[in-house]
Amino acid sequence: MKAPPCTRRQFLQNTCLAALLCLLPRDAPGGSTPIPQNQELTLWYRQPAPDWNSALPIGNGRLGAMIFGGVNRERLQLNEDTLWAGGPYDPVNPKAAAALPEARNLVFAGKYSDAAKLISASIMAKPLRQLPYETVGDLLLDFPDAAPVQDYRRDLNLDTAVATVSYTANGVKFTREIFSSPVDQVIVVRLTADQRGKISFTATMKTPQKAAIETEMTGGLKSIGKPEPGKELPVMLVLRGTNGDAEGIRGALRFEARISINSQGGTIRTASDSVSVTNADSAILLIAAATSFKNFHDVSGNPAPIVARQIAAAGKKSFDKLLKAHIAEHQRLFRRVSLDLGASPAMQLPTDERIRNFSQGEDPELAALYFQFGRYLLISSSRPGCQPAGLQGIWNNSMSPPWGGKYTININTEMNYWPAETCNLAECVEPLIAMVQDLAQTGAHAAQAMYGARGWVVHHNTDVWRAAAPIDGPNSGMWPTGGAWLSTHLWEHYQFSGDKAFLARAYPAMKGATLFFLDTLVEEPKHHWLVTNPSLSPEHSHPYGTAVCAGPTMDMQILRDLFAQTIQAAEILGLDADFRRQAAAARARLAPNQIGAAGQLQEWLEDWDMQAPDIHHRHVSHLYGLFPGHNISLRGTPEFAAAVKKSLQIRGDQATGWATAWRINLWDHLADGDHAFEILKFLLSPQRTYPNMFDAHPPFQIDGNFGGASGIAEMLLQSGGGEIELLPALPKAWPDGRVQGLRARGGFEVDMAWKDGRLTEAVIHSLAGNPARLRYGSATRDVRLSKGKTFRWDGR
Ligand code: FUC
Repeated sequence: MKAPPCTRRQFLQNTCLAALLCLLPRDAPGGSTPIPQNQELTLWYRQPAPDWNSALPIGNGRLGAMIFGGVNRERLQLNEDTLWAGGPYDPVNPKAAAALPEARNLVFAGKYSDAAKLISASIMAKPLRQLPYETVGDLLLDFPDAAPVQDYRRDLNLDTAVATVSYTANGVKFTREIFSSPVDQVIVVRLTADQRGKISFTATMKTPQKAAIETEMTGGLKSIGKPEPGKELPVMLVLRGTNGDAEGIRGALRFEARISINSQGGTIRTASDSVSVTNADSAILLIAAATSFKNFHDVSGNPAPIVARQIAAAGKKSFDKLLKAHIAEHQRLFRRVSLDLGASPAMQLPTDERIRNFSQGEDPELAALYFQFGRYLLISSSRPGCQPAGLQGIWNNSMSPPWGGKYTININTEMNYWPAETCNLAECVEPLIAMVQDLAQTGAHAAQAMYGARGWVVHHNTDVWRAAAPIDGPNSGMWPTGGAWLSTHLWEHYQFSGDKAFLARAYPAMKGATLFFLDTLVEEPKHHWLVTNPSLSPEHSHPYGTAVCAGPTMDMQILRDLFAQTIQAAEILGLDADFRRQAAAARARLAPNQIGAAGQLQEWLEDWDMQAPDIHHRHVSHLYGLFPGHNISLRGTPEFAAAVKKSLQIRGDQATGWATAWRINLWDHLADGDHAFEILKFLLSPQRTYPNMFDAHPPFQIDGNFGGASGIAEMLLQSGGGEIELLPALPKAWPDGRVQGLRARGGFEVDMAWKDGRLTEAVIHSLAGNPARLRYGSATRDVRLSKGKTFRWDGR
């Protein structure tokens, strides 16, 4: 067989992977536009998805689908990122302010369970739970019985963001190509065959929502492709509904999903709620969906004209044009980073088999695929103007997903954005930044009404309505530091870009987050340190029957970061000298990091760690200071870094998906890439990775995917405090490799190549003109690059 031309990008030339790729057989999908196949960037399977966690995700940041690829029935489970239950609501408990002083006293008196009871009775939000993210429903395409089928293949190309299903039945090769376009705001489905007149199917919809499904025949649209005269009837399948009620809050959203169905050749018939296409040469479906959500306090939008406009505009374009624009926009972000960890024969196997084998065999390329899948998921679930990625990104098939599919901000939402800046997807952070701006408003009400404080506060969760009050119960909800943690992402965004105009826009939210704590920190009786009270170390019960306590280590670490960042931002912007002094004075009085009797970093003010009922708890909140925080580092505070290591050893390596991913990032920052790699093997095993590569908490939670991608990036590059460290935690398992396009704080883009475990070349591009110290092992090099300039270094 003649080898197909190798189109791999230049950076891979001369590597073993590139050589192998050129020899790999590739299936050319049917249809007029063969989509380029990038085997090393493709998830693929030999069978349809038996369940949701095997289906393949596509998304344009807002509009998502899970594709099952059934031969007789295709199922596209659809999501739109503003379709949540309920409507705007105020969850603040009016009794909270009066109860807070007593709760504080009980905590300082060591009566933790009594404090928890009081918090439960008087401080928790009403309703006690926030509102869930909901599915739109399914588009179902039923095909005539095709058995027996040969050469079945289902794939997702991360480089093009196109999912393809292909198979041969009765000598006819059928192909489905599906993508969610960020340019045209529709999902496009094309059905083709390599013989004429072979496309027949019936399209219906199904939804658990209160909704009506009907068909419409619409004139006046131009057809797509080259239809036969008189056969170009654009027919619509329309789902109109209202969102669910939940927790006593009535559904206030209207939504509409509109699907146009157009065929080339054949006939189209409509029934009341289904559309049938018979004996067509090909067919194209365009799917649009929108809700009346305008923002967290305004649901007065009208989805009908929005989806009608989107369908009409996309319907005027050819499939090729839609596809080209989609791929170009996706690749603008996706292709900024490439990663080659070396190839092995395993990469010729389907993805589900590779996941089964990863921990036993040699398949470095699967780690690179997992890394790029994380980047793909962020691009697909968090584009500017959209909602941030929730616990499941934008993909959810239920009316009541696990934990509401919400924004859990005591780790999960933050973890979603760990790879964003380092992996060159800064734009994808914009939805998170916009959410922080919203929360600064709802959180100001919570701060005032609950604590009588200035600034703003959010506890451990929020939803699309930006609810800010403590929920679920005292052991998880009574944590006032969620907004503070989120605010550190504003500073990180500035750190990576050096964009002062952005910093000026972000500063009021950072200042508000700080002000809340200036007003609410209290002096603890023993050492007179300033602490949060009541608070908790996320979801981890101490030995006294509850998690509720004062001054957990994580709070102090987050506030040390937040205060330092806010002070620095104010200095850069030349603002608020008095406030800066107050923040600095309070920061100096925060309870310090402490090392306990077991040599561990103490999780609480007291040395309770070894008596806690679950010493292997999934959360490692007190280790925030090492990663993602900036309190502790291997070289800056070696004694605390050693204590972090001890804490990690006590906690153990295996936990839920996201908690496993956090441990990888922490070992990276202890410069132990081999230990991190051992944990990555567990994360990338069927216990923590579903066949579609979604992370298994279990159940599916996307944070583990993002934390895992970050864990791989942090093996290769770390930055902070003016230093950029090259290959700080390279595992022995990846002796040779290349990475291109990672980002470092201070405004740098970094490419690296290594051989036999040693850096051979690093190329540093300056984006902001800042000075930097490069580090490789014990070698350092100070560089002063003007903006746009490049420096090459071999680490010697
Ligand atoms: C936190 C975690 C759980 C889960 C939930 C969504 O409560 O402790 O493990 O990830 O968020």
